[in-house]
Amino acid sequence: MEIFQTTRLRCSPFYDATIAAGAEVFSVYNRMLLPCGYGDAEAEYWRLLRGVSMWDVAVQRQGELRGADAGRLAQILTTRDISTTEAGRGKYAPLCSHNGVLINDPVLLKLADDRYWLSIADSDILFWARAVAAERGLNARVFEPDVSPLALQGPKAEEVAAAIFGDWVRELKFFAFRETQAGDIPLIVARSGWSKQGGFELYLTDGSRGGELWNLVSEAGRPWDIGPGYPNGTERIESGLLSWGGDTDDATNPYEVRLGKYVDLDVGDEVIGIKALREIHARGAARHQLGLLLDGDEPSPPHALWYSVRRESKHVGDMTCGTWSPRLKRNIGFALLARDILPGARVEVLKDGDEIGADVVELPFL
Ligand code: THG
Repeated sequence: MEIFQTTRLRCSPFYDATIAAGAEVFSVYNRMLLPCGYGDAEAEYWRLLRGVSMWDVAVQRQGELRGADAGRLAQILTTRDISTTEAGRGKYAPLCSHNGVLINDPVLLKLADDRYWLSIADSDILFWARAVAAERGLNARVFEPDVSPLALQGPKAEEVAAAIFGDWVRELKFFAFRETQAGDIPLIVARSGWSKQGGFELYLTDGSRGGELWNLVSEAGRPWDIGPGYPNGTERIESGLLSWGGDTDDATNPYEVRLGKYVDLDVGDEVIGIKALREIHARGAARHQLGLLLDGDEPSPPHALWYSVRRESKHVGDMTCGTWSPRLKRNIGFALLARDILPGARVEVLKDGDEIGADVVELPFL
């Protein structure tokens, strides 16, 4: 299998650098190629846990909201109360449809009162935000700026970031960010990233300088043996991080996938989906997300399908992702289960014709 590259499949500014670094497996996300393998998945996992890894996550596209009503538009789009969010801070900010279905789970960055970025997961939010702005008569432009994140993740990420930017980055709080430069390459540095190992994201704001930034970070990280990586499916499952579109379907609401704490029920009625979510909250969601610890101690390959979860031969939900956990030495994954299936339950996972026993557990695993 080979991917036919066309002008519709946009390239990351770091693309050439990732190829030079040995990228050989790619996924597609927001109509861009996402590097997902450099030849040794296990070494990359341990590098993320023990050292520092750099990821081309330019696929985390930014939707910019700009204008006098940008803040109002941001609040209409997200179920989280952002009225006290200050410039220079980010927030995990679920977006829902009118019936309360989770349609994206971006990080919202407030750059100024009239300027926000939605750093989106893999769904087309520009169309949505533009339509909402127009239908509500708001003074806000919605567009995709020239911004491409490069993530530094792992316990040594702070050392590398401090070597590049100075010690002030050590004081950055989670999701806080600041506009700065690496040499003369313009970017925004934030403490954030899709792992629980700590780290930073460098939002490059000049796409012509991707190769230079990649090389500068590689050089600066050499003392800590930095290496190329990617949003790590194994670590994120162990840590309980959601993959929108992977762990969600076209009916999933935030309560089903542990995002209820990002729904502020007393935001105004103008917020899209909030009325539906108040009702769902009152009657209780149909499903909930829990972990599965599968029987057996042989690593099974990661899966690209949802597997039916059964109890006493009855379908009770789906296993939405899975991985071999090197730390737990078990195959683990998330499941969206009927709400009467609780931690401690025994279930079976129907996987390629085989029924595999599993224990239902709370998330996160680690
Ligand atoms: N960084 C940036 N953009 C992104 C992602 C990212 N866009 C796509 C995708 N990831 C969006 N999804 C998430 C999911 C989880 C988190 C961030 C983005 C995350 N969660 C923390 C947690 O769950 O522990 C913190 C949440 C909180 O504030 O409580 O970081 O990674 N730029």
